[in-house]
Amino acid sequence: MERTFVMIKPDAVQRKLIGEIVQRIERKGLKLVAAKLMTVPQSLAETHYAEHKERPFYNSLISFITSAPVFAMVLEGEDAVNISRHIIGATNPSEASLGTIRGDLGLTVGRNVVHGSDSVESAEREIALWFDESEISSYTLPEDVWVYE
Ligand code: DAT
Ligand code: MG
Repeated sequence: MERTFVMIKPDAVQRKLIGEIVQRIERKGLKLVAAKLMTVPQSLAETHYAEHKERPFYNSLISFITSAPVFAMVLEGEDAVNISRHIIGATNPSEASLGTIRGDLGLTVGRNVVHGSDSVESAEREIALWFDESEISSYTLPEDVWVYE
């Protein structure tokens, strides 16, 4: 089973969209195996977004992500990285398809509602960065026999 990291950003937490977003993820069939509401320390934000350090939007991205609590999650399921990126939609909500989280709930790229790991390697790195292994639960759901062949 694959794992991925998804974070509900400060804009969506303030807009009380945690429930709506978690519901979309759960209904798709992905399993929530870790979750926490937290205010992101500067150092964690910088490490998380290190690949964007030279981009013009980097400083505003870091100040946004540390400005108010986020809701961080680990999700598990077959092809979880790819599927969660599809549920989330394109980076810019103005280009994201309707039916996706960003397409339905966002308006601008600087307030695009959620983060999701973009590859299995990023997911492993981000999960290790945000969660201690002891915070991640391993459990079975009876519904799984109706989600997987
Ligand atoms: P994604 O979050 O879809 O993986 P990314 O990794 O390219 O996108 O960028 C990380 C975040 O940075 C993105 O969610 C929002 C912000 N961002 C990206 N491109 C931007 C831009 N052109 N202007 C402002 N913010 C941007
Ligand atoms: Mg990215």
